[in-house]
Amino acid sequence: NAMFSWQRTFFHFQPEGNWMNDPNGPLYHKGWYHLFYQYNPESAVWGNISWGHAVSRDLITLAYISAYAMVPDQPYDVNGVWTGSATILPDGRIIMLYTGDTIDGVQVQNLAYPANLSDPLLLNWVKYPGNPVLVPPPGIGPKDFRDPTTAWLGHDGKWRITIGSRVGTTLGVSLVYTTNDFIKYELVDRFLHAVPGTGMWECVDFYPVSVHGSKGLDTSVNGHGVKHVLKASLDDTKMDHYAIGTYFSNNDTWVPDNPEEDVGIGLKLDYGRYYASKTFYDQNKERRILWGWINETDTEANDLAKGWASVQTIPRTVLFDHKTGSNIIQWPVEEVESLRLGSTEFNDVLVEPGSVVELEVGTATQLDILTEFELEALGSEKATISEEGCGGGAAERSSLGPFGLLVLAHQSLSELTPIYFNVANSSKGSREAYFCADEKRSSKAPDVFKQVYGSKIPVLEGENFSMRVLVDHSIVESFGQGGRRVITSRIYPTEAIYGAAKLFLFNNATSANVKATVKVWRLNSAFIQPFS
Ligand code: DQQ
Repeated sequence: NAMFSWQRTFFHFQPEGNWMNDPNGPLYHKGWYHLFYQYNPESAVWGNISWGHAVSRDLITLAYISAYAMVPDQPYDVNGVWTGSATILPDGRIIMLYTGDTIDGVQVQNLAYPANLSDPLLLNWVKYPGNPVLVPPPGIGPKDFRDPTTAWLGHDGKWRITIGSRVGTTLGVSLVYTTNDFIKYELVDRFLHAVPGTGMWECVDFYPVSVHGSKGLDTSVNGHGVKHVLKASLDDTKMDHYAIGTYFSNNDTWVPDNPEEDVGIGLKLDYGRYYASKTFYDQNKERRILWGWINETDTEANDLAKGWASVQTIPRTVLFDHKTGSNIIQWPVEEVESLRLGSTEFNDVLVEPGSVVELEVGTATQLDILTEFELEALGSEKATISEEGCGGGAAERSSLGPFGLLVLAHQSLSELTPIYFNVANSSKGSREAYFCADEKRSSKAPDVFKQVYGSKIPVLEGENFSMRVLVDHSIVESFGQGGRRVITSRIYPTEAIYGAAKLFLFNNATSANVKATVKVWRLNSAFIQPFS
C-alpha cells in the first residue's frame, strides 16, 4: 500500500502490514534474538490477537517469520493470545507464559513451550494441554488478571512470577505466585507491591539492576549491590511507569527507595508515545534489553487506509544510573551503530538568541545525532518557565531556553519537531532543566494527535546538556543526559519527507547563547524482510 509510505520506518521494526501492539517473550536462543508481538493478522486495528514472530542475529536486522508462534484457537485463548514472557530454565528449556482471553472473556494464564529446542528459530510452539494453569484468584476481577512476567528463582528453590491487577477500580497491584513446575502455582498471601490511585497494572516488568556494575543482571540475581526495578503499564494513563527499590525475597515484597517516586506516581520509562514495554536478559552479551511499543496517534480510519499500525522502539540497554542514584539509564543497543554511514561534525556552533542554524547533512530522514550544548547566560534576569517545564512547547521563550534540535524539519520550517532543553532558576536559586519534545508543528495532516511531552531531567554539576536522537522518517527517539530521560515521538510529516527533511539547531532563549557540538551519522536501512 503506497499510501503514506513515507511514514514507514526503515530501521525500526514494524510488520509488513496490519496491527501490532506489545512486544512479547523476547529472548536469545542459539545465536538468535527472538521478538514476538501482539498481532492482528487480518486488519490494521486491534483484534484476533495472535503472536507474530521475528528473529535477528543482531537485534536490528530482524526477519519476519511467516508462521505465527501462537494463534487464538483454544477455549482458553480463543478471544486472544495476549501478552506474556519467556523464562529460560538452567537446563536450557524455555517456558512461555501468556495471558489467554477465554471463550467466556476471562483472563487466564497459559503455558507454552517450543516444540523443538534444537531449532534455533523456534518455529513451532506447543500449548500445554492442561491450560489454563492459572485463573483469577478470589477478589480479582475476571478482566483484571494479565501479562505474566519472566520468572525468577527464590531462595527456597521455587520459581516466582508476578502478574499485574487491581483491587476495586483504583488500587494497582502486582500478585506473586510460586511454582516448581510452571503447571501448579501457589498465590503468595501479599502483593509484591500496591499503589493507591494507579488503577489496572498491565505488562508488569520486574528485574534486578547492579548498583555499581556496568553489566545487566539475569532475572534471578539478588543480594548485595542489587536493586530492583518495578515497572507497570498503567491502563489509566497509557504510560509505562517505574520505580527503583529493594526486593525482599523472604516475603516477596518490593519497597521503593523513595515512596514519593513510587510506581505510577514517579518516573516514566519514556515520556512520549510508548507502552507495554518488556525487558529480557541477554545471556549472549550480559545485558538487559528493553523493547517497547510505539502506538499510532492518527485515526483508526487512517490506519486502515494505510494498512498498518504501530512500530517497536530500537531495543535499549538498561542500567542503573550510579551517578544520580535515582533512575535507570536507557541507551540504544550498540548494534544500531552498525547502521552508521557517513558522519558530519559541527564544532562549537554559536546559536544566538532567537535563531536557527541549519546543519547540512543531506537527507535527514534516517539519522543518529549526538549533541552537546553549552549554555551561556547573557543577563542576570531570573529565568522562569510559565508552565511546568515543557508545558508551552518550543515556541514559548524564557531567558534560558528552550534550545535544541529541530528534526524532520522542512526547509521553510512549515513542519518541524523540536527536541530540546528548557532551563529555569528554581525557587531555591539553583537551575532546573527539562527535556522535551514538541509535536505541535510536526505535521500538517488533519486528525493527528499532537502533544508536548517531557520531564524534568537531572543535569549534574560539571555536565553540559546532552542528547542523542534517532530519527527514522516518522519516529524520533530522544535520549537526554546519556539516557536518564527518554522521549519517543510518533509523528506524521507530510512535507518534511524524503529529501525535504532537514536538521536544524535552534535557540529560543531571550538572553543566553548556546554553543553546540554535534555529530550526525546518516543511518542505513535495516532491510527488515521475510526470513529466507
Ligand atoms: N495488550 C495485551 C494485554 C495487555 C495490553 C492485549 C497492553 O495482554 O494488558 O493485546 O497493551
